[in-house]
Amino acid sequence: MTEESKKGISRRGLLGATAGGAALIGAGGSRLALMGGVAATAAVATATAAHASDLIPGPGELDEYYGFWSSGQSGEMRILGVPSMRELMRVPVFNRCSATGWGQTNESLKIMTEGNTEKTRKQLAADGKKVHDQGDLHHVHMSFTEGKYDGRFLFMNDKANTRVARVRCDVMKCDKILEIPNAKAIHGLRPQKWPRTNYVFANGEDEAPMVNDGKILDDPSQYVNFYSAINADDMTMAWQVMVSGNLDNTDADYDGKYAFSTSYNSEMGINAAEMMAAEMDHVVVFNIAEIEKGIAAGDFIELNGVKVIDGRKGQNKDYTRYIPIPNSPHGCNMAPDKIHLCINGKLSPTVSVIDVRKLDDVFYKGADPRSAVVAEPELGLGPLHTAFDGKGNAFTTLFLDSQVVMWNIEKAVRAYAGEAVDPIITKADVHYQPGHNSTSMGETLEADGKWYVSMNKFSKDRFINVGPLKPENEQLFAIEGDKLTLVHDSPTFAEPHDSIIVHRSVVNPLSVWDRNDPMWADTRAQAEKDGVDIDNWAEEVIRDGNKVRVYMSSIAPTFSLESFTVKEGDEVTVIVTNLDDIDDLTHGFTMGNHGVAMEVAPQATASVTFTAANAGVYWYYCQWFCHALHMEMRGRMFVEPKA
Ligand code: CUK
Ligand code: CUA
Repeated sequence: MTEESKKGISRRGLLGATAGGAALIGAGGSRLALMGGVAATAAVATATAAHASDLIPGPGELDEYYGFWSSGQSGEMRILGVPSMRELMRVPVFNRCSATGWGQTNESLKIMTEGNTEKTRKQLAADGKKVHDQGDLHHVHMSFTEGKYDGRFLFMNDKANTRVARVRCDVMKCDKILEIPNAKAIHGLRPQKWPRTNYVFANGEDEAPMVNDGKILDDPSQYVNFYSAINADDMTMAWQVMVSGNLDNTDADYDGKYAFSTSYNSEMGINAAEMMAAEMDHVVVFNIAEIEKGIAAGDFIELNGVKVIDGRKGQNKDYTRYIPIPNSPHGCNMAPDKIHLCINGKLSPTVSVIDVRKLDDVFYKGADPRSAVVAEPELGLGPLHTAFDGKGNAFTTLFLDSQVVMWNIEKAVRAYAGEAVDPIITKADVHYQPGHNSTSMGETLEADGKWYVSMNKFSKDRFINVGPLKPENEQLFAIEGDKLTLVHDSPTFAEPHDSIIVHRSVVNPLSVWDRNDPMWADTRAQAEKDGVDIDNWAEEVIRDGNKVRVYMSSIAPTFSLESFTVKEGDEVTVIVTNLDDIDDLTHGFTMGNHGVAMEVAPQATASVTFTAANAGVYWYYCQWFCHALHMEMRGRMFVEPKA
């Protein structure tokens, strides 16, 4: 054992049971202790510096994979290079971004608000806000064609404000955000895998009255929850299913027949004790063809414009089945063998393995729902999520044990059938309290079993201290046969919630925008009305009552307008087109003392609107370093006093 790994273990010993563990145990502590047993001895492999540097690209060398990361409460998507774990880009989605102007430019405001419900419009108006520029982005997943990533879109959820967003992979910008009606707190999210991503499935985590208008309040017996299918191509609502219990994580099969959702609160309890009361919760199985048939046959109610099917327990219809699973299951992961669905126990030390081939009998032959469970290996404490290597092995995070356990699915099935065989291959320590994990291409038919990422909720002593708020920690392991070798730690700001690792051959973004991109279609239409050609050098100032539209172009290192004049109180819209047609030549537009800034990438148009409330001289400048004369790329706005 190396000196480094000895140190690691002694620190773990000192830390003992952690804050996170204590919090999760809560009222269920005694049960957990009973269930727990002792974690198997860890087989820890720590890379020598030399081995790690063999595996990880050096300066100037390119990564083999894109990592698409959710950022949790930061509300953005991040792009990392894997295996270097270098952070390459931040893509604002639900959040306000100071650098790019996301949440402020007219183009982004349209995307962020057009999918709002009436209630949110009222809420924003009451708060005097333009937009909810905060989000809790847990899960990022790519669109599929026939079980493989197709490089078109990335989809992601906002638990805080019940939204689903889409990012275009050609430009790596968000182009659609849809607030999901009826549901509360969109949490689990997965695209349909087969035949292609026609639907994005999204879970409502929090239950509420079906018609949530204040007539029913503290009467949980009347609360319901919703499973949503979104049309992926146009980001509109397809249908919803009303379910019993709340919903946590979701996944879909590789046949296009079923989608699944874990529920940790089958009790429909309100506090932690009530929610953990039952020994068994469930996974809900959604029968996609039956739901589509039911919708076509008119067996739905329409609620806030959405067709809602009743799939609650006891409906005796073929829309849903409820499979009992030990207490409070969490992660829901379909294996690339197309057969096994892994349901992670969280408060149970087990992963329940469902053979999806047995679900037809559960739906159509009255088979006991539990008959679809073909394995339930006891893996360790706090199993949350499972990833796959495409070779029949699974990797499950153990939150309470601060470990990953590598195990073999087929052996687990044999052990469940009574054979004396141990499915556990190895365990490795992680630092500390892992939530999600991911493997290279692991949620697709092209799972290649090369890399394993552990996204850890706590970093504790792993980095020099930065104050009471610590970074979280993500760790990269090389998978070599049945050995996991830690090769990299990366501290991350809130938070490395979830990720997917996508081979770079799948993703081919542009380096320069297409001038006809729909992103600024509204702005283009307005320019045409104003008689301004934004595809060529423009320097027009159009007055329209107290509205002023200022059109300018940029070519490094100048704006086409060195100055423009407006009147105190005018509503000013500045429209900038970057005519530079060169890779990596982004300009910006910042209006001093107006809280206004935006990014204008090569060949893009962007616009921002503000009020010139105070007479005087104001400088604007390019805030994106573009040229040796970048500092000189500036001009003046003259605001004339009101007569
Ligand atoms: S949930 Cu967080 S650790 Cu939101 Cu994906 Cu499991
Ligand atoms: Cu243009 Cu800096």
